[in-house]
Amino acid sequence: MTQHKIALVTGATAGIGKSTSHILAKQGINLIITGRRKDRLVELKEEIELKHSVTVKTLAFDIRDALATEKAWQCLDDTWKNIDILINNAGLAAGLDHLQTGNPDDWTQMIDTNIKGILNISRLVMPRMIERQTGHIVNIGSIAGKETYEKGAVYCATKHAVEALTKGMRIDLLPYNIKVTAVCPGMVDTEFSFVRFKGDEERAKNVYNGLSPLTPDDIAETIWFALSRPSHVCINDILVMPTQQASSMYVNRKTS
Ligand code: NDP
Ligand code: 8X3
Repeated sequence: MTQHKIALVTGATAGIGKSTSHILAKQGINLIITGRRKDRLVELKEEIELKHSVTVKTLAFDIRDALATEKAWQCLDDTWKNIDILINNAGLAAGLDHLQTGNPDDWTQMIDTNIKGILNISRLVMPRMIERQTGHIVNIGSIAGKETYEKGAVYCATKHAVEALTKGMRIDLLPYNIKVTAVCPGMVDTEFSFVRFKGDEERAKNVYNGLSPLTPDDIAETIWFALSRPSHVCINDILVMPTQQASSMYVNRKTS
């Protein structure tokens, strides 16, 4: 009997995390899917288990909360804690403001989710990977982790931090045969802008006006490419952009 691998995907209730969960299940990988919205997790579990011969566990918790994250982790049976693949995807931008007029609550939300969230879950997963001398961690960075754009300083700072954490993990986990990859997208059409603009659908839609953004499946396929390399190959960093986007600030919109 072949043993299924286990992947834990954070932020699986929407966008990139949801697509990644589908693609991993298609490869026969058992899943732990996480996010705050329990109803969406249950729906996704049912959808995946109907389509693929894998088992899916759901863990609903707020990744900003270290205690809640640990409590959720402790609900897993021992064998489920042997995670082969960790996808650190949960994240968000809140607001689009100059620093001088920015909202400190938005800053806290971004810093706690995008930086501390990765730390909160990774510190629980890494010891078992170290013990088993195997594992692959994929951190979802961004073009915003490589450049800074106007009104995006704090979001960009958190994604620059993801870049630093990815490099740090790769160094600290080097003795233990654990791969660490950053997948860094440009514009992807998900709920990202809807969340950034706090439910303003019109404003969110305008972000993608006149261009074909990346889809969540584009990123899920990129993640799978990195995960499916031979054991001696680690893809350190992939920057994926829509063809119509050259950088954070240069976008070739076709409006007629
Ligand atoms: P979505 O808004 O579609 O999905 C974000 C996911 O993160 C949701 O599943 C959400 O779940 C989860 N999440 C957010 N806050 C928390 C929290 N406090 N606790 C637990 N889970 C949380 O956006 P994307 O799919 O686009 O975003 C995924 C990642 O990709 C993020 O890290 C983002 O920064 C990055 N990214 C996105 C780009 C884009 O253009 N879309 C470009 C580059 C990078 P729930 O609300 O249920 O908790
Ligand atoms: C999300 C993409 O362009 O808003 O990381 O920074 S962008």
